[in-house]
Amino acid sequence: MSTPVEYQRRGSVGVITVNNPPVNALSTAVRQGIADGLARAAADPDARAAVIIGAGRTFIAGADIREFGKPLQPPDLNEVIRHIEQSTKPVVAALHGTALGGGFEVALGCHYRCAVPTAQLGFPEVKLGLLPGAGGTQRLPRVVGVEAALRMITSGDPIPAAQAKALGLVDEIVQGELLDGAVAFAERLAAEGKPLRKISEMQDKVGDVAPALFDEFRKGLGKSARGFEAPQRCADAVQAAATLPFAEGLKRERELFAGLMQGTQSKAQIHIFFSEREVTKIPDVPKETPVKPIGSAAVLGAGTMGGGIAMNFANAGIPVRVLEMSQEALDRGLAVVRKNYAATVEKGRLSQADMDRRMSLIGGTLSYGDIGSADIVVEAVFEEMAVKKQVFGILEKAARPDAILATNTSTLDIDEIASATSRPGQVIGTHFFSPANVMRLLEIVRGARTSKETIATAMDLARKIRKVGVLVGNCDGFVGNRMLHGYIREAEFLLAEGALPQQVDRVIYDFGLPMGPFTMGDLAGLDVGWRIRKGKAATRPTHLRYSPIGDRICEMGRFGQKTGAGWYRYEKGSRAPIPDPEIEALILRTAKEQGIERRQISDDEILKRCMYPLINEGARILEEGKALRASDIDVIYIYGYGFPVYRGGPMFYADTVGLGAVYDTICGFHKVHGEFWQPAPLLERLAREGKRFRDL
Ligand code: T1G
Repeated sequence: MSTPVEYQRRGSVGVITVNNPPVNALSTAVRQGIADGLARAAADPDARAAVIIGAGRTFIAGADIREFGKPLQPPDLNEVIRHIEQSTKPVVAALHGTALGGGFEVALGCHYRCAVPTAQLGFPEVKLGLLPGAGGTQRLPRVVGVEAALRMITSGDPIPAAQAKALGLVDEIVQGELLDGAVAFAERLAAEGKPLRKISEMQDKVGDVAPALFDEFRKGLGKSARGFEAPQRCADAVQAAATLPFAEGLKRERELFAGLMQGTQSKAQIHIFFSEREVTKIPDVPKETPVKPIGSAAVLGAGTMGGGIAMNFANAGIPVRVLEMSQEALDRGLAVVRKNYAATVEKGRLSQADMDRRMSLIGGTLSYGDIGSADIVVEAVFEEMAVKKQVFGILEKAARPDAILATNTSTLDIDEIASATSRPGQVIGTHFFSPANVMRLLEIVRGARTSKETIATAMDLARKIRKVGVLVGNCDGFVGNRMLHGYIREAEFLLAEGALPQQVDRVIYDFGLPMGPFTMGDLAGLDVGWRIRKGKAATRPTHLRYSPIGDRICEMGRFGQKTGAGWYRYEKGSRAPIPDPEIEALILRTAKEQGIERRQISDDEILKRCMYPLINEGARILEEGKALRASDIDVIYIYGYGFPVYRGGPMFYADTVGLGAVYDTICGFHKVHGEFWQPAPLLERLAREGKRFRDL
């Protein structure tokens, strides 16, 4: 096999080229190849300097994550970087694409760095539950100072070359061809006899740093880092750079890195890193399936969902026309869109010019005659089957014959909707999550007759509009909401049995979700679920336990935040949930009425009663083939429901608990609480075989 690193002299410069597609990850062979290339440059009498460059689309984008968890083969990256820094000839890093993680660390081991204007540099390790483990936490602060290093390493976000130059991380921006520029730069360095600048020897920026700065910084990490270990350890590592000599700081960094690598959080976050790429692979829809170009779109309905969906198209530069039934509804809907953009401009996350450009891409109309040119029509009208079928009947004639007809239904049967048209192959579900312009998850629901091209086009569109598109099967609630039924049901049952909304919400919040089921219900609006439950009341099996508490709250006109009261009450203008004695009284009354003896319920039972229905239903969904992989279900819960990424999603979390333990607990609940807790056969099988969901 050709080595992934080549050495070739250009003029008086030894060029070491890393060629390990797709992202030049630092596999064992690459690490060895760089070391060999360095040795050749050192031994090459005609080489007065060396350049390290990446072939293809990027410089080295980091350690090879696929090697994690396996025994580390020599040479150790720290060793390779030490060789670079100890080289007696100047070594220049030539950066393009994304110099990330270990790649950025290799660049910091070099004496100088040059980059094309579009290059980016960053330490994304924290997003994998790790920290830069090859000197990054020790060298970066020595160049940019402790505060900038803390921000860069704990955010994980890359910075553009120009900013890197301003920070002293890049010495020269190369406007032309990178290799030519880098070789010329290296030759100049050699000719001028420039000192070999070793970052590890730079002390002035890490000398006298007030210890309080680190505590302040840790406190400032705030909500976004809640529950994550890695950001805290990153701060510890940078603090070591400011308090220990380089060699000891490196050792401390290694200890902290090893601790994170052995922990569950990094395994969970790496699981999601690969899982969110895996979701794009659909066994029966090969990569080469033709994709229809989506140059224009139409959205039916300018309500909360319709407006948010339209914004997704405009954000991706796709002109979109929103259709409503009345001018008043259309104006109201577009005004909400404008308000949403203005709020983003207000926060400085969008320029006024960009907002204006996006608004100019969003047209409005009252006539179906205006959507005949759209490549895709997304219906986001009232969640009633009759209405949906009527609309699709009209689309049959109004939409272009080859247009894709997508429904944003959150639970209705895609096949029944498709039956209202003569083109079921072009009908697909695109279930956006509210708020549609914010939540990144898009459940793409395939009907029985949805064509492969339609699926491939929808999956490609998800990527274009910056959504994480997950293909799911057609069933009640699809995947995410179907699993959520049991979670909500058990949360309400726990109230009658002895818990209160604030206890359940605290347990779920502490587990890592952004909010518990009752706070979430009040935010989303309780009337939506109430209408669905009323629609199903006639067919609800009477022998199964049912909690009327949620219905009674709605009958009191309490729909949550939008009416100032729901499970909690809210002070005017505030979204802070306040426990309401009226709700506690309602809970007590209902328990009495149902003859339930209330008891003290432990936090542990609450967590299991709420989390395990997700796992059990997820297992059923896998068995039925309504999700392609357990990891797809994890991606749905991370991106659609805010499941903490450091727990990897409900199925990964189940694997970390152990399916045997999960199965035993569910059997226990089954004995006490009956049919709802019937263990899923797949869960039972895996538990008996001592296997995990990820072994499927
Ligand atoms: N290792 C192994 N495979 C990787 C990889 C990596 N670091 N990065 C990407 N891939 C695979 C990815 O799974 C996909 O595979 C293909 O490459 C294209 O990726 C010691 C310990 C670089 C911005 O965290 O952020 O260094 O699906 O679809 O959209 O201190 O990949 O085709 O089979 O994402 O153009 C730090 C992670 C590692 C960077 C390119 N580095 N990668 O995005 O392509 S830890 C990272 C990315 C570390 C050191 C520490 C992105 C990208 P497949 P892609 P893209």
